[in-house]
Amino acid sequence: MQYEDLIVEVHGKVALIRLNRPKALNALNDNMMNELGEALAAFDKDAQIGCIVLTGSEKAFAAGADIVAMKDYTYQDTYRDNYITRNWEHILKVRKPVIGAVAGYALGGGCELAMMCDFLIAADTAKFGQPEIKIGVTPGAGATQRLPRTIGKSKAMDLLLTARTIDAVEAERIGIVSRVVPADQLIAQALEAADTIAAMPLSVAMMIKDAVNRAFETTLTEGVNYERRLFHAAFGTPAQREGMSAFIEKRLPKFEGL
Ligand code: CO8
Repeated sequence: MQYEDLIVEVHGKVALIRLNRPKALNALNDNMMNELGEALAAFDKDAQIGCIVLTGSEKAFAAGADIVAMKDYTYQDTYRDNYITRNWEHILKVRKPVIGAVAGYALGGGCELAMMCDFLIAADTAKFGQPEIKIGVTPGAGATQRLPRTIGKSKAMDLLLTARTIDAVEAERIGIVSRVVPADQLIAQALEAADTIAAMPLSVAMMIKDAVNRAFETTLTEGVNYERRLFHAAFGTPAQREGMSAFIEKRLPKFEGL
């Protein structure tokens, strides 16, 4: 599939989606977000794919929503026609694991899009921040909600109100990022992590993703009950038969197609 603002590759069972508007540091515009939604949905449906990696360029994951496109929007445009916001959350509908691989700037909507991935691997060049206040708007794709849940209220308020940019080391220390790797190894390491996941039984990976996301939407007791239901359901999958048999027979499990 060809896209105007994305480059899409398949590496074995892993799909790699690159945001690609280099002249604008991957500023996220309507077309790119439409294309991203289409690409994600297509890979989510594709039985050959077990994990998706979303990345940008060496210089920018994405420097935010496209300020040039937004500058003249009115309240009417944004509210009535749902401009900007209408195609941003397709990524949350993806049931397969999505790894964000971030190098360079992940600012504003770029940081918010990264935080919608299941986990983030950052190059040591990555920079995260929510500078919206400096251009006279609030965040609009979840930063005021996801940041406090991820890094706590004090850190979230600091980043959102001062608009300061943090580096990859600080982002890892406060839990935005799962791992930091040298910039020249970012894609290789993200693909390696994705390969590892894609070699697991997909149905179980999807259950785990579902259960972890439930943690943000419900009480601890309800969340643990939900996990218990999925744990019981796992005993109805061929993956459980194969995984446990392989362990007892001292061989590697064959999870292909499971
Ligand atoms: N939008 C449009 N164009 C951009 C953006 C952007 N966000 N960021 C960079 N560009 C363009 C620049 O205009 C420039 O274009 P040109 O060469 O034609 O002048 C080109 O990219 C290169 O940028 P710079 O020359 O500025 O590069 P520097 O290396 O000097 O600086 C920075 C890099 C620090 C990243 C700087 O470009 C910058 O501050 N960018 C804006 C960052 C920002 O404010 N982001 C937040 C935007 S608002 C937002 O994201 C709200 C999201 C709401 C989502 C709601 C959906 C549900």
